[in-house]
Parts: sequence; structure tokens; C-alpha cells
Amino acid sequence: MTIVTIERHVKKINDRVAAGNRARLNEARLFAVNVLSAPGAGKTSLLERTIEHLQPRLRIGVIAGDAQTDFDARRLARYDLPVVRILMHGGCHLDAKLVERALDEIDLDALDLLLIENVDNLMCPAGVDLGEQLRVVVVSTDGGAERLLQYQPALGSAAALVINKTDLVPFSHIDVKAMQDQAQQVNPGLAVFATSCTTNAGVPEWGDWLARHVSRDTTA
Ligand SMILES: Nc1nc2c(ncn2[C@@H]2O[C@H](COP(=O)(O)OP(=O)(O)O)[C@@H](O)[C@H]2O)c(=O)[nH]1
Ligand SMILES: [Mg+2]
Repeated sequence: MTIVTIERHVKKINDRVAAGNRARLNEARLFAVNVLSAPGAGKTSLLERTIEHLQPRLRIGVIAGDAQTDFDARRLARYDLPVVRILMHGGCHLDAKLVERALDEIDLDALDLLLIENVDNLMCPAGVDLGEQLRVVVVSTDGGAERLLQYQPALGSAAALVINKTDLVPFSHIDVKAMQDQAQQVNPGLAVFATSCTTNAGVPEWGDWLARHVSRDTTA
């Protein structure tokens, strides 16, 4: 019996391109953040509030992975910053090659912080390095603590977790502390922030934490 094996080297190729992206970003002293969440948890809203908090202290750019529409890119383009939209045509995650092409469209030396909104999915993007320096997962309080266990690969790969929509807690009766504990059982090193993009609660803490990473990295 003869078995012919053909191997799919997608991850190896992606990781090589991601390393190239990271080298380019470091060279330009530009700090890139990959933002992951399931649909509707609040990625775009968090980017809006983060930009409002950090501009003009930091020069910010955005890469937005849009499934079909340009709603997110248009929301973010209202701020005075460069926005590159990646139209995914059904693809379930950004990859390093797409980000490499997006970086070609940006004056990297003119920015301090690059916010990358990944596709609305918390499963597929988890294993895909884009070359970012920091990864953040956004979940919303309506999901509850147990659901976080489904997202172990994403949580395990992230430096920060943002638990968003805390303004809904009085209605959903979700225990935010239990969500935090659950997430930190998966990844003890996770920095956890509780935010509301509606009231802006917790956004300054998250934004200042992010800004400290940016300045530490870009002035090193
Ligand atoms: N109540 C409440 N709604 C929010 C909050 N953040 C986002 N939303 C709403 O949730 C919906 C999805 O938000 P969006 O930022 O588009 O999520 P994305 O799909 O992860 O980019 C929108 O209707 C937002 O207005 C929040 O903190 N509280
Ligand atoms: Mg969005």
C-alpha cells in the first residue's frame, strides 16, 4: 500500500510573513495591536473610544478587516487618521500576507499605534499571527463566564482581555469578576479591563495601559 502525503504549510508560510511584518513595525517604531472578538462584542466601539482617549497624544492608524461592508472602516475614518480596509469576501480571519499589503498603504514612520480590527470571529483568528506586538480579546458581558472556555486558544494567545458592555450588567446579571477569574484560569498573565463603550467607564484605564506599552516599545 502506498500513501502519498501532501502537507499544508499555511501556518509556516504565514509565520514567516508575520515575522517580516513585525520587523518592519519595529523598524518604524510602530506598535500594532490585533483586536479579536466574536461579532458584536464591541471591537469597533472600543477602537472609537480608544482613539478618542489617545488622540492626539499618539498618532494612530487603523486596519479594518470587513466581511462584506465598509461600515466599520467608515466609522473609524471619521477620526483624522489613515484607515486601510481589508475586504474579506467571506474569509474568516486576517492573515499576515493581507496585513503586509495593508502596511504597504500606510506611512509607517508617521504613526505610533496601529489598531487592527480582525474579522468578527473568535475562533479562526486565534492561531494566525499577523506580526502584531500585542493581542487583545474583547468579550461582552452578555456572554457569561462559561462561554469564555470556548475561546481558550484566543485567550491563551492574548495579553489583554476587555470585558465590554458593563453598562448591561444590571439587566444581564452577569458576574464580571467570575468572567475575569475564568479568563485568568485559562491565561494567568492576562491583563483584564472592564469597559462600557456607552458610558466610557474603564476606557481611560485600558487606554492608558495601552499607551504605556506603546511608549515603552517605541522609545526602547
Ligand atoms: N450597551 C452597550 N452597547 C455597546 C457597547 N459597546 C458596543 N455596543 C453596541 O454593540 C453593537 C456592536 O458593537 P460593535 O462595536 O459594532 O461590535 P464589533 O462587531 O465587535 O465591532 C453596536 O450596536 C454597539 O453600539 C457597550 O459598552 N454597551
Ligand atoms: Mg466591528
